[in-house]
Amino acid sequence: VILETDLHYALDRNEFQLYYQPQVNAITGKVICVEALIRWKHPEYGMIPPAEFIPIAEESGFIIPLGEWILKTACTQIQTLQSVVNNLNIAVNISACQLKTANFSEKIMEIITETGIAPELLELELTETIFIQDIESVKQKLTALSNQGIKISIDDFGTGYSSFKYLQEFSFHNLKIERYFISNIDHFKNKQALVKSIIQTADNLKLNIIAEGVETKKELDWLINNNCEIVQGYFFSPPLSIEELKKFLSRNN
Ligand code: G
Ligand code: G
Ligand code: MN
Ligand code: NA
Repeated sequence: VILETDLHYALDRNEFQLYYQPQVNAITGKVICVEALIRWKHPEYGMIPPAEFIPIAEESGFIIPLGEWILKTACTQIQTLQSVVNNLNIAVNISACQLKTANFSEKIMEIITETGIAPELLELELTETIFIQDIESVKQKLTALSNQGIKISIDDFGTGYSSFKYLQEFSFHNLKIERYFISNIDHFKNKQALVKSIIQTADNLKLNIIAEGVETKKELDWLINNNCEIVQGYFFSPPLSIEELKKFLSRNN
């Protein structure tokens, strides 16, 4: 079992690393953004996937210092890539409990100032669980961040508490369609109908659409034919270490 103290030690010993998965313009193939995904390289047990320790970090409150480390590291590393791809955006996953902290927006602005990143390059990926919190305070924080130029993405759209009410109330920038809906979409009429209406809705609300989990050429072709602009998934690249990402970008952009 993983304990909170193990996570403390791991952070102190520098055992966490960020991997980055490209988000690609479906038509041009250019990488426009990378999503930071945390990895724990344990000296004895090897790679521990985030699904095993993020929930523990969230329950124990350790996600607060860990989340700060993630944001600082991501903002610092994306700067080193600007010479390879100009205006490359960075997307960072944010847990609902991070968003809940009173000084969340101030903390983000502090990290932006400290790392010197342009706020327009930062995208925050939030899942629909943010909607079960105090809506007014969430709205205030997201509005404050949007006003500074930071972009807000709704992650895993279609699986959670998502409601069209929140799409109307909040000013999101990107809507990420959960990979379940994309998987073998070329085979399934029901998925096609759903994804078409999600894309249409995003269009009407002037949101960018990002399809997650694109694994095949057939899925990509379907998405292109149905006006999905941005795609992410193993078909293009798995999450990469910063060194691998640099090579990937030099080859592809
Ligand atoms: O590649 P993957 O196994 O990386 O990630 C699995 C899940 O772990 C993601 O869906 C996401 O919910 C969570 N996750 C990965 N990286 C981060 C991170 O940096 N912060 C938070 N809060 N969650 C993350
Ligand atoms: O933040 P989010 O919940 O979207 O996390 C993305 C997760 O999806 C990570 O675990 C990442 O490794 C995984 N992932 C990214 N691309 C693909 C893909 O094409 N197929 C599958 N099965 N998983 C993917
Ligand atoms: Mn995500
Ligand atoms: Na997702």
